[in-house]
Order: sequence, then C-alpha cells, then structure tokens
Amino acid sequence: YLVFSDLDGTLLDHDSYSFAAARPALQLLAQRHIPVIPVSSKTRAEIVPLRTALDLHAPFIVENGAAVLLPVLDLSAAEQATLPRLGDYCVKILAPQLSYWQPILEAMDRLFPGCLWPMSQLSIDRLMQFTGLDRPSAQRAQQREYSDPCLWLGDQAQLNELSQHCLALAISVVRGGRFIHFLKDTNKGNAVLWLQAFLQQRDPATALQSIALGDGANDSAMLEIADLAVQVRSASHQFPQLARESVYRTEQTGPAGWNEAIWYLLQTD
Ligand code: 2M8
Ligand code: MG
Ligand code: MG
Repeated sequence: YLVFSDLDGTLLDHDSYSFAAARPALQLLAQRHIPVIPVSSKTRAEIVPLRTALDLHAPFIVENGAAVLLPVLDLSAAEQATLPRLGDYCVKILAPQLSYWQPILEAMDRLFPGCLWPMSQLSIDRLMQFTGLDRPSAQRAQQREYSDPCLWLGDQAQLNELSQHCLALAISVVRGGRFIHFLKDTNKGNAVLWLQAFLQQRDPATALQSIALGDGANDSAMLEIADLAVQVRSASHQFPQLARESVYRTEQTGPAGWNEAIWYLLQTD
C-alpha cells in the first residue's frame, strides 16, 4: 500500500491542527512499512517541519498537487539527474509558478470587488485569527510557491459565477477547509498519479495499491483515482460529492476518523 493523505481536517484536526488521535494508526503503518504521503494545500515550508513531527519519510505533495517533493537520498543517481533539485529534495513541478496567478486574481477582483482576499495579502495577525495557526505556522503558510489561496467573502451564487469565468480560462476553483483554491493544469489526483507511476516504475514486480484520505472538495480528484478512497467526516461541512461508489466514509471526524479508517482497511485486508 501507499497512503496518500490530506492534512488539514483529515490527518490534522480542523481547529487545533493536532494529529494526536491518529497516532495508533500512524504506528501501525510504520510497523508495516507502509509510507504515508502528505497531499496538501499547504506549502513546502509548512510540510517539511510537519513531516518531521509526524515521523514521515516518504515524498510529499504541496499546494494542491502543484509539486511533488522527493527526498534526494532516496533517489538513484539516474533519477536525480532527471529532476531539478531544491534543498534536500528533488522536485517534479506540475503547476505554474505563483507569479502566474497575480494578474488572474487581479482580474477576478475587478469582476467580484471585495469578494476575494488572497492569503499573500492578509496580515499575519489576520491570517492567524482566521485560521487558528500560531505565528510561525502562519508565516510558513504565506511562503507560497505555486498558489495563493483566497478567503471568499461573496455568496455561493457569486462563487458559481466565478467558477464559470475560470472554466473559460481552464482554471478550476475548489474549496478547502477555509479558503478557495485556484488550480491550473493540475490537482491532487494528477500529482498522486504521477508519484504512483514514479514509484511503480522502480518496483514493477509489486502492484502498488493506493489508499487516499481527504475531507474537502479539493481532495475529490485524488479520491476518485485511488484504489481505496476514504472521506473523513468534517464537523463543519458535508461530505463532498464523489462520482465513484466505493468510498469508506468515517464516523468520527478529522484525525480520529483517519485512525478509524486505517484500522478498518488494514484489518480487513
Ligand atoms: C489553507 O488550506 C486549507 C486546506 O483545507 C484551506 O483551504 O482552508 C492553506 O493555505 C494552508 O497553507 C494553510 O496551512 C491552511 C490553514 O488552515 O489553509
Ligand atoms: Mg482538508
Ligand atoms: Mg488540504
């Protein structure tokens, strides 16, 4: 198995960002040498320390599928030669850089005045207040490389209209726990498929099975393509609609639901 997991609202509690309730399942996966691969809207700057806190060693996926980061030490010389290097990681970039979004967000702001507040323009205090992140975490969230999540102050009808405008530009708009996210040419599903193919080609003999876990609409693309899909219950929103029929929906919310699903799936396999 490969476990692909969203962070906020899934492995981390929506409000406290704690993963304490998922500890037993994390230990079980570690014992079985099953890698846990974070697939998040969070930035590289946020995920690097979280990965250490979670004692994870696998690759990870940042900013809603924008890039896949692979620890350099796990790659062969040949693999390293094919991917650009960023610190201790090799990186597969699947999305445009942050600068791509600036004119687009400005145009959207003219169409929907006062409705969009890009994270990069929020003061640290406002960001902390809105998300409940502590100051260093909020600063790391602002170190965006490929995307600028926005607070949406308009209503649902306006959001549908915004999505229509974006569709014409081949941009999709998805909801996370608190922000809306603009995606171009990628999503969590595409990034998961890229990484799964990369790992499979190194180990063609064993068929890798994917388990994906997520709570938000921004997780749907990866939940659709995974071998096993888990929707983790949220205290603040309904389960997003999925096209596939086989989905495990947790009883418990956030990391407790994550723990519940992993025990259930591994015990029945
Ligand atoms: C943003 O991500 C969450 C994901 O559900 C959201 O859309 O509300 C991201 O910008 C991330 O970088 C940040 O850590 C998080 C904080 O709640 O919000
Ligand atoms: Mg989430
Ligand atoms: Mg997320």
